[in-house]
Amino acid sequence: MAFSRRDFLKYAAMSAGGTMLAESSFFSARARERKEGGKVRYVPTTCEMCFWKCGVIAKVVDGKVVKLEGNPLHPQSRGRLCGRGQGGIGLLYDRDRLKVPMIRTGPRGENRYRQASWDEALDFVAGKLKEIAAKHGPEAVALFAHGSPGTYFNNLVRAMGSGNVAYPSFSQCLGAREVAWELTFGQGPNSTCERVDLANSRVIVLFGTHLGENMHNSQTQEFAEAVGRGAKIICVDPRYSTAASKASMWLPIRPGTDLALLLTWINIIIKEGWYDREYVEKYTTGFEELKEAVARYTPEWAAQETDLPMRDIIEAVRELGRYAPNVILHPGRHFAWHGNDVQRGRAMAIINALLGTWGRPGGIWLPPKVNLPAFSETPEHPEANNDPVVFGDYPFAGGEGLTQLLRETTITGDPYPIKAWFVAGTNLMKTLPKPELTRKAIDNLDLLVVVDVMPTDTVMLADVILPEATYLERHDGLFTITTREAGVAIRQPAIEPLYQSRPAWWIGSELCKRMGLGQYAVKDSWEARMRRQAKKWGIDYDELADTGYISLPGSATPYITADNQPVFNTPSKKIELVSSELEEEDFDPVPRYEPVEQPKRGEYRLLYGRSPVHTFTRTVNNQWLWELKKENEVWLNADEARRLGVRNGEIIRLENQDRVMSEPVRVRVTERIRRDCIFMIHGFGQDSPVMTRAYNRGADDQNLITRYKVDPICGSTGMRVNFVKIVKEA
Ligand SMILES: Nc1nc2c(c(=O)[nH]1)N[C@H]1C(S)=C(S)[C@@H](COP(=O)(O)OP(=O)(O)OC[C@H]3O[C@@H](n4cnc5c(=O)[nH]c(N)nc54)[C@H](O)[C@@H]3O)O[C@H]1N2
Ligand SMILES: Nc1nc2c(c(=O)[nH]1)N[C@H]1C(S)=C(S)[C@@H](COP(=O)(O)OP(=O)(O)OC[C@H]3O[C@@H](n4cnc5c(=O)[nH]c(N)nc54)[C@H](O)[C@@H]3O)O[C@H]1N2
Ligand code: SF4
Ligand SMILES: [Mo]
Repeated sequence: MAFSRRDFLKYAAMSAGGTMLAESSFFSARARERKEGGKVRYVPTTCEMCFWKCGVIAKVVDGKVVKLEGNPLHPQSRGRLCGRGQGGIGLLYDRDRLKVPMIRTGPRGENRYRQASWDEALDFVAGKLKEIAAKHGPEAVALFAHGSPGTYFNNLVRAMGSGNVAYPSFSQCLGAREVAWELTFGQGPNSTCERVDLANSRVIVLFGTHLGENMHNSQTQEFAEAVGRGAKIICVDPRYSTAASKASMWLPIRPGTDLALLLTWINIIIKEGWYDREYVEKYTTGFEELKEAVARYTPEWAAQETDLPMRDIIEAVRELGRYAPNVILHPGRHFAWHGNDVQRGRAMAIINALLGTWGRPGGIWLPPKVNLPAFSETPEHPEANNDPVVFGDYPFAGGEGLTQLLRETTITGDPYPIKAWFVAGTNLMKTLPKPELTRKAIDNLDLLVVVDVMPTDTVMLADVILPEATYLERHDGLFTITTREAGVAIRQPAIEPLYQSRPAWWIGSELCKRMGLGQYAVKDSWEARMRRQAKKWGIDYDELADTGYISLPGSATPYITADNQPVFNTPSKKIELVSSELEEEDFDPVPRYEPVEQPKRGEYRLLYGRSPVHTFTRTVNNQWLWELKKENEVWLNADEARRLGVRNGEIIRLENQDRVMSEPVRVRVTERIRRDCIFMIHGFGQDSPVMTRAYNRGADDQNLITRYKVDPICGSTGMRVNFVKIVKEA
């Protein structure tokens, strides 16, 4: 998709256009219903079209959801929704939705299923789980999850005595970033919503992070505002992204060499004195050692390594220095790039530290103070029966677990067999690198249960398919929201579940009961539980149900002041420019540059990213969003296209280093990408024929990601290490 300035404005407008609910920032569903004569219902709830958790207001007429709008009270939406958020109706009424529980009748992958009642399906699953746990131990039951449905199956699997739970949001997404910032600042930059004060930044530096295509609502709004008021944008990306088109400086870096640029910037910041002396003195440790370690990274060297003009390398960092501390080097989000990702994250964190951005306007705001008492109605989970395999030998693998290790153990049976998978809210066949291994692991299972809303590729391999109600049909939460302030949000149904779909809390709870784990089941209903939780938190549930969001007064403490000092939870209680924890584990305590493999002539590095109107594979069949973008294309540099004799719009295939071929896909010839890489949007190329709109549209990048490089520090899987050739269709 082409991104001119007009397009960007169109997308920015799309997130704003006609969706402003009220001029004022007040909202009450009841008041609005009364005002409109009582024929229309308004239900404030929480979006799940991606993980930004925006506040949504569903307009319901005659029992049908007719419109979704952004909640003006909710800081994540600020009265607006992105295109995907508005498109939630397309999911609710998708003709291809999962409607009834199903049990597989034919060989795996042949799409033959029969309908089952909930009782039958749940009894079947519980019976199988008991059998597997009795034979192999409870740790043979594992969970892969993403988003809110995982909560309820995490409870079930842990109650059984298994610790084998993994989320792709760590090893395929932001794990390396979180670890890098924890090592440096003792805390990540937040996972639901990065604590970046874009609204007040004078210079914003983006490494990859393609804001505007990466469409996280409030963050994109703030970015658009920053562009509007003339903040300087420096965009480091081998591709002229939407963000790059707004930038005062585009640095088309050679992919994989970001650390060379970052270390050189650290050197320049120190040598030319751009760092915040007082801040560094007061809050950091290791400055002298850092200074010495980066002295060898010169601009001349970096220019060679990164393929960027030396002048630009120097000018960009001086720009940062000039406006520091009211600047931000954005921490990024999808971080699993080349397998050396924690160290790239460390260098980014160090630059923020030197410039003193943590706790400063326009930098990283300090987390709000949340004082909500813990709430639980079930006993603590037992110790895992056997050590979980999801942390491997990676000293900094996060608590979310490493998906690829669960898969590996399922294939090898080492150190013990894994025989049942629950999959909830993740499309593993498209989400994990090296999909042939995912398939191989699945073929080793005695039971695959998938809880989903659409018949995706992974769903169509399941033994039992359990149809979840969409986010517009269920209770979930309460959610604690931490932006500049803290608040509480709610998910509640706009309408009753359609067909025989059921909320995940109910499915998980029914399985607990059938497994003899009734003490872990929900006592009555999730809504009743939410009411009890609100009471314990001192929040008026009815008010929350009416407004969708209640802020916690006095929680916001965004900037450092004399009596608001930052807390760094590192071993030294300071910002660690030199990481003592890495040193202890024999990793480089200061990031050190090591080149990554580059493509040979005639090969291109495979890069991937987001479309502003889709979320991975979860929206590609959505009528509303499908109409905006039906397939992806391969971005190919114009000079390369000429050299190869490939025309714009021509259908080609990609063949990777392991001779795996892509589906046929259209080429987009463009000046807006370097010659040594190609780019495509992730999420297309569905193999499931029952996703009738998305089936066979565009190409699947995952299919070509037949190798990945694991970060030795945290175990995340760098996926931008594959090279492809263009193959012309006969
Ligand atoms: N519309 C939409 N928005 C989303 C999502 C979605 O599915 N749809 N998903 C959300 C999620 S979960 C995540 S994690 C984020 C991900 O979004 P980001 O964190 O912004 O993702 P990146 O992987 O950094 O961004 C891809 C960009 O990196 C560039 N790039 C590739 N290789 C390199 C390199 O070696 N160096 C540099 N400097 N740049 C490189 C690509 O050209 C591309 O522009 O998006 C979130 N927002
Ligand atoms: N090649 C490649 N791989 C990637 C990425 C990439 O850019 N390229 N991005 C990585 C990143 S950053 C991330 S975060 C992950 C994302 O990985 P996933 O979260 O697995 O992404 P999706 O493909 O959107 O799959 C979501 C699944 O949840 C289902 N779903 C949607 N809503 C609900 C619901 O309410 N209940 C239930 N039970 N199911 C629901 C959808 O139908 C779909 O099957 O992928 C990672 N993997
Ligand atoms: S950013 Fe868009 S899709 Fe994501 S939660 Fe917000 S409105 Fe929904
Ligand atoms: Mo992600």
